[in-house]
Amino acid sequence: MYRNEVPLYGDLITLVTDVNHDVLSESAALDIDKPIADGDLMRLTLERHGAIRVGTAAEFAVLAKIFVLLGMSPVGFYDLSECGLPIQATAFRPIGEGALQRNPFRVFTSLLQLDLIPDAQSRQLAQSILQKRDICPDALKQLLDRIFSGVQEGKRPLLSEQDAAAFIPLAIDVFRWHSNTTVSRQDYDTLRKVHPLIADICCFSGPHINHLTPRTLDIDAVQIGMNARGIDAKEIIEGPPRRVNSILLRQTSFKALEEAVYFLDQSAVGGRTLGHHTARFGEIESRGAALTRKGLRLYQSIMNSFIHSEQEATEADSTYQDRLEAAFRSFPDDLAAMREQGLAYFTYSLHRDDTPAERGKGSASLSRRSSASALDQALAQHRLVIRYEPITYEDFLPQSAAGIFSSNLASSPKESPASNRSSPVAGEGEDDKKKAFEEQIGLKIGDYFDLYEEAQRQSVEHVADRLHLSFE
Ligand code: OOG
Ligand code: NI
Repeated sequence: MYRNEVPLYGDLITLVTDVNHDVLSESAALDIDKPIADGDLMRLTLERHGAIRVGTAAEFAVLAKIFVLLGMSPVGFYDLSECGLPIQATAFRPIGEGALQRNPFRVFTSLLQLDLIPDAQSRQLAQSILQKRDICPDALKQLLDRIFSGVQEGKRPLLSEQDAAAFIPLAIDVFRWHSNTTVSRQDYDTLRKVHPLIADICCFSGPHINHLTPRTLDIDAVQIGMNARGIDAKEIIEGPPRRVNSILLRQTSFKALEEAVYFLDQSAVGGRTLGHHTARFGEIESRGAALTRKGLRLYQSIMNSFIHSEQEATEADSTYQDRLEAAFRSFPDDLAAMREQGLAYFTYSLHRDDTPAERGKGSASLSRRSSASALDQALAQHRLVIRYEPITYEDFLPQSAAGIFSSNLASSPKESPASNRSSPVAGEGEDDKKKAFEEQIGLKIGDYFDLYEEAQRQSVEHVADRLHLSFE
């Protein structure tokens, strides 16, 4: 549906597929390891995230049911108000290794915070427009009510084949684009002046998908490729710099398209008049290792001082990415160091010692000269090694999200990598805000650190179990 709605998104998918293919065939030709684990490779071609923006808690509740039915749960609290946007968000995504491997689709879901609209008149206008709309057709509401009735909170009901067949087209429709606004040009302009996001959230009859994002193995190549193909790309790639061992999330996008919309206008023939709206865009991401709390603190402190230094005069002769790379020299780009210093999460697995250690993966040193611990000895004796691989970051970065938002809202100031976006990570009062948001949406939000930690723990346990078996 989105590809039909925004044909440029189709071009982006082609570009990303080409780049991923090049990266993989190059590593095969050079006989080096793929830059992605085999399990992850299978999911790569279908991997996407998308984003929607919602007006009220009641609307959010309906969408939450749809996502829960599809096996997704809210994970991570993103307080975009810290970045000057009138919204807070979470992402619905699958949890657990098996589900992520089958399809890691995530939806970044933002909720408008009316109390962050400073002027009372616009706030009331937004509120009254939202009160009048219903994003969910009755047939879908009834279906959801029936399916969820009697289901314990937080549990996922099972769908019969017949209900599933009815559910899918009804649910898809909720996310469709509507070029007819629900308001007059005047009301649209009023809200847009307060913030273009508010106009986008309030003035249409549904929470249209505003972007879909494929995952690439080489985001720098896609950035160059977009420009080469005449796609209007965002100036900078958000997030950490290019590294041998990627961390977190790097993102770029093509800028939002100007689209024809039709405002209510009683004086016009047919009751509508032509206008324009810019909101929908295409985005590309590349994902690296999930960082621990300690790792994220280090990331954030480097990023904050980098942003600070970018506000002062920058040398004209070096590019943004070069300066960013230089700033990140104090973040070890070495899996062994990242593991020893507890900066990233890893999964562990047991292997025969006779396969050559794979590039890009660490292996615990188990040579005979190494420490004479019983474990090391036993491993050496059985010619076994324990390997570790970084766990992929499945979540989002609020600071980057703010960068994506601002380069896609037409009236925002021109994009500047040095914009003073402060860090919302571990901000003051973050826990209280998260609780208030959970109450607003009536759902508990999962903590992604806990999820990564659990995945790491399970892999350790698995190795321990197998070692126990092999040494018996
Ligand atoms: C969502 C922006 C956040 C990302 O990738 O960080 C996002 C939006 O524009 O509604 O999708
Ligand atoms: Ni996105």
